[in-house]
Amino acid sequence: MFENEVENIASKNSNEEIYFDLLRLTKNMMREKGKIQGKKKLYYISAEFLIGKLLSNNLINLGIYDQVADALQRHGKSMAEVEEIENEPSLGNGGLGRLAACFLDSIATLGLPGDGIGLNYHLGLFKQEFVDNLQREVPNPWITEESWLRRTERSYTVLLGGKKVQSVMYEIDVTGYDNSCNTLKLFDLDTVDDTLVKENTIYFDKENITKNLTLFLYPDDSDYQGQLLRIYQQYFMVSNAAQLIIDEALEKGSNLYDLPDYAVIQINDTHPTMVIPEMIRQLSLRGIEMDDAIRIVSKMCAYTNHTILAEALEKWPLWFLDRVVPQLIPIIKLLDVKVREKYQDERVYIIDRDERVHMAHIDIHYGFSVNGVAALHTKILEDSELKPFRDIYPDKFNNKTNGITFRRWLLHCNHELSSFISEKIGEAYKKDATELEKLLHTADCPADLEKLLEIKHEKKVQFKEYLQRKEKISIDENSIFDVQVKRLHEYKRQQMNALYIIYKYLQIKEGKKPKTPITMIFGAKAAPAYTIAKDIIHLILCLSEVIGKDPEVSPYLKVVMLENYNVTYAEKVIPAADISEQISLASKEASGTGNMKFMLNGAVTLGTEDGANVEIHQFVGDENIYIFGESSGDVIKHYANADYSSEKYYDADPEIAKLVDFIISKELFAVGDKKSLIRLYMELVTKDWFMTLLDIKDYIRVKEQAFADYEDRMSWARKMLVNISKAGFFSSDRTIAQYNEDIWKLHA
Ligand code: 26Q
Repeated sequence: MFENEVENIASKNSNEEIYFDLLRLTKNMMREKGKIQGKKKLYYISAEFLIGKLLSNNLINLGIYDQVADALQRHGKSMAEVEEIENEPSLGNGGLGRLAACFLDSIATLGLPGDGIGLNYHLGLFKQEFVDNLQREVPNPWITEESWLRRTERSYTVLLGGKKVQSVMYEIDVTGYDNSCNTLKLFDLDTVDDTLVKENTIYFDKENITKNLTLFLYPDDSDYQGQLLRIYQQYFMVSNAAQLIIDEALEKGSNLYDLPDYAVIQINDTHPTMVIPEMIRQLSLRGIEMDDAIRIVSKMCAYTNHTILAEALEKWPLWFLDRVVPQLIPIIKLLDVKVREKYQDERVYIIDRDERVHMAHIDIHYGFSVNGVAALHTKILEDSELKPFRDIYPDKFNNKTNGITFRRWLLHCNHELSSFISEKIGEAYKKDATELEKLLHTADCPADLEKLLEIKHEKKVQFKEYLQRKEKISIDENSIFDVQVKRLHEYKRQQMNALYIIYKYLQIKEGKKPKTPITMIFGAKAAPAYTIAKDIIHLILCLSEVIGKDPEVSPYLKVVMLENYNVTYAEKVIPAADISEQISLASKEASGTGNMKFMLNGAVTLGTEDGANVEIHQFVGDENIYIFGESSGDVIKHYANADYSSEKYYDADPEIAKLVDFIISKELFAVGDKKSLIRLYMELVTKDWFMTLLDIKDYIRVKEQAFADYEDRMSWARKMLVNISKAGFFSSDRTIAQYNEDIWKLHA
């Protein structure tokens, strides 16, 4: 009996025993659910799946969370403590990886046959530690003897640097909400040697690919040897994928010419692009003519673009690819020749005049769909970045605005809010997120608005306690929680938020105290080789120390930088946030997905008209969002005319100069690294590539307005309510339904 089993588990002594018993129980139940079936299957290939901890999520999707939590409570145990036993797999950098995880949840929830294909990184992304106000990177092992991973018998031969290696496939079951299962398939090599990593660092011998292939996930930059290894990883992933896809189709009766009736591949950014030439190669090995193979593969592949930052678009030197994947070079050259035969415009060539291979160009020519991840982003791709392609293939382009799974980002991380919603409008919103709109009619009264404020307060108290336990930092639950959590990048402009902190600090020093104290919360990892990003982290940590030690200021302003921000941290801090910082330079953030998580949890956005913020703005209206800064159109013009000069802003406005100068003040030098602070100062004054000084004044003005409006609690609560009610569009169930309708065409 299931009830007895749960009782029995809950009566165990240690949280560890309980966790591993629940892991086994859950895995068995998922096996019993069975697989989602269908002739045609989606393969979502991605170098990253930032899945987060799985226990609670799986219990929710199996419909047994409440029962288990109740049983634990009756035995004096808590789900929260049991959850702490689970390691978080850090198989992603940020947005792109987390999106892939949300998508797997929604694909299974909608009952669509679709598997994820990726790599089983042993140490994932680095773990972040702070030492002397600086980021340090250490390995983050997550795989335990028993885990969600299941080793399978499936294995393929892959050519790596002229040597044949044998892969191993691991699986993690992905259960839909109230539905059957799909699978996340992670490939690995048995020869990989974790001991290659030097004691508590992320340094290792990058030469020996068979020993280091899947040790780490690459942060979004790297040195030369690191880049070679990255290509080996990508090739290993897609060669396994291509062989698996062919085998599964053959098992279902395909003659390979009809492969597109059995499989559709979604290419998550350009990282899996080599699946196109590799699939063509695998088909030719099975006796299919080259032209036929190209035609078949072109009907199977669809590409998602996640960035317009030129430096993030993968372009690999041909000689580089030749070292790693010589077997693909003739095919890539042939694909390029065919493009050149048809089009004279060199902007659309695959191999450019400097002999660099443009991975996105392979996807666009030899895939049937190209999509951006928010309306504005897709428009910018169509009108500028990818315009020459759009002119050739107008029908391939489409938009799929990102979404998030409401199971993890509402039901799991905010039980209090989801219970309130269920009380007001019933449970239907759990399957149809647009139902949330009903809250506007049923919960728009003073008592309900009070209740929303109470829930927010409760989540703030919970977060305060978590922070106290985890990092020994204390914050004031009655202060305003202003939160910016995301990867550290100059275009995301954490440095602008830091300048605001300086502004507020100096104001308080002048005696202008905020009515309600403010807690500024940051969380961000910087790529290890991204110097300026690390300088920005350093600045924030130094500001935190200076302000924390200043008795005049600390009662009114507190700066917290969360150590090792990850999915688990996000689940704690987002429900506690009052203000959601989405302040990227307009046109640079493809979509953002954190913005949606905050909105769903009743935080109000302070942001630029960028990415999905534009759509959030349209849904909630001017009254319920704080928008500032130059438009994406104007920003794009600044780049085109090269007419932005931060020095001019600095010289022309003493108020701006005062803020920037504080970076090299004696106060900061006293606690920080002079070299780092000066470097950041110089960067802002002489380069400021992402136009911090362009928007800083407007940012301060609008942020002050938001803090002033916070004082009217009822009117603020109404903004929260509108944000929650309008969040339905941003469910990844909607996103996935659109992918399926327009691109995949699978049958549920
Ligand atoms: C590339 C080459 C070598 C090594 C690493 C990489 C690399 C790794 C990760 C390049 C890019 C990434 C990650 C990109 C990313 O997370 N993009 C975000 O995708 C989200 C989901 O669509 C969007 O919401 C964000 O706006 C976008 O920044």
